[in-house]
Amino acid sequence: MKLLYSRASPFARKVRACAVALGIERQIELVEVVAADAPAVLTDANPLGKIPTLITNGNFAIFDSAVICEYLNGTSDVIPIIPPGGAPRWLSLRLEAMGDGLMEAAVLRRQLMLVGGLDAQSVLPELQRLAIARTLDRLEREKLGLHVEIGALSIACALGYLDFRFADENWREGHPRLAEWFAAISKHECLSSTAPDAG
Ligand SMILES: N[C@@H](CCC(=O)N[C@@H](CS)C(=O)NCC(=O)O)C(=O)O
Repeated sequence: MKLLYSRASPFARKVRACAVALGIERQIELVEVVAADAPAVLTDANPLGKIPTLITNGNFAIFDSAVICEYLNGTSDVIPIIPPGGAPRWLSLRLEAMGDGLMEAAVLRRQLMLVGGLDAQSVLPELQRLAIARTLDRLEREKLGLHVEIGALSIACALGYLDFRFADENWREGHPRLAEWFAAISKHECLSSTAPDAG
């Protein structure tokens, strides 16, 4: 399998962390691409031109990150990272959606702030900032576990992205429980080995 990715993408990190947690990272060749350049290898596989995109051994392209994680989960024999059913499944998938939403808001906010001529205080980046703030407040009250499952991985990758791109805003302030949880979950190898600044 090939994973089209970038080291900075939190969505791609979520997929890489899942692969490590599932013990299948060696079956995946990492192919670094710059999505903004829209290389043919990416757009031929995924017309949306987004990373991560997985190309299976049967040359079938899979996206987006949630679908890739579901696919990888089904290819491994170890303990699943997506609960198969019942309340644990919906709790896990809801957390994943919160983590993915945090990433989407943070990635969009950064893009808007980088675009020349767009006032960083204008409505759209401010809406993303507020969505991030509300979600952090909600996660502070959420009961988060320390075992590796898709919800925890998504939240951890989103918080790692905030550290990576918005370090000066210190999301930990006002969120001590979440900060403590993040420090503990980040010790899992699947997260430590995939951090944006990991060697
Ligand atoms: N919903 C997608 C989001 C992926 C995404 O937005 N990736 C960004 C990089 S972090 C990207 O490829 N941006 C390039 C673009 O939008 O053209 C997923 O979960 O995979």
